[in-house]
Amino acid sequence: MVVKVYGSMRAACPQRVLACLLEKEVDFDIIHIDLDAGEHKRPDFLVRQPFGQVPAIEDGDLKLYESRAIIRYYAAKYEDRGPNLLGKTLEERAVIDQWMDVEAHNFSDLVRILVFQLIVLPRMGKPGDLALAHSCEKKLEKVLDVYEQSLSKSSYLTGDTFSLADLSHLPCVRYLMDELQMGHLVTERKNVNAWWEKISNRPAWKKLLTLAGY
Ligand SMILES: N[C@@H](CCC(=O)N[C@@H](CS)C(=O)NCC(=O)O)C(=O)O
Repeated sequence: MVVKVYGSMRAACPQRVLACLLEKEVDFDIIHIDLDAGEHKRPDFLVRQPFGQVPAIEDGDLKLYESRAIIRYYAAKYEDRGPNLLGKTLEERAVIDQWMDVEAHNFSDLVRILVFQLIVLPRMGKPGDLALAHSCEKKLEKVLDVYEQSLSKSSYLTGDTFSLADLSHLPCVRYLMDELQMGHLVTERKNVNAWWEKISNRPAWKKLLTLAGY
């Protein structure tokens, strides 16, 4: 059964799901949802994702949305295939969950505001709020200082092996580096930079970049 992923290869949240499927070597078809054309707000898509956002998946009878719920599902479904992304003990899983929440709320929420103010609004011919963007960048510096400290103790966020916590960061760190031109936030931090080098060189992520046509 081929998993259907509804979304855009170039949007961060679908990329989170695709990175996980590629790590686990799960076959998928992308059903392109054109965000610029507003396809994610149309009634037929709202049946799949009632909040009008991508991604959503269909896997046999299972229909699911929310990228982090989807990657947890595939990491568990294919626990014994490819890298273990979930953690082996209850404690390891708890720490992975902790960093996935940090990724979602402390890190990616700020990147999302930056993308909206500095990329999306200007693309629509509207001025972004530069003061808001600047304050987000300052907050992000503090957040990444916490990462730097944590990554001085282990090579990945939750220990010495790659997990969902690291994987979940890939799309928004790439946005920061390549789209927002804020790579200095990563490269100026020795441990964060070494972590990014490691996780962004994983074959699954490199395959995704090729599929997305970067
Ligand atoms: N919490 C959701 C967020 C989904 C989300 O924000 N998707 C973005 C693309 S990365 C989107 O659909 N943006 C268009 C919109 O919100 O109207 C998830 O992780 O799946």
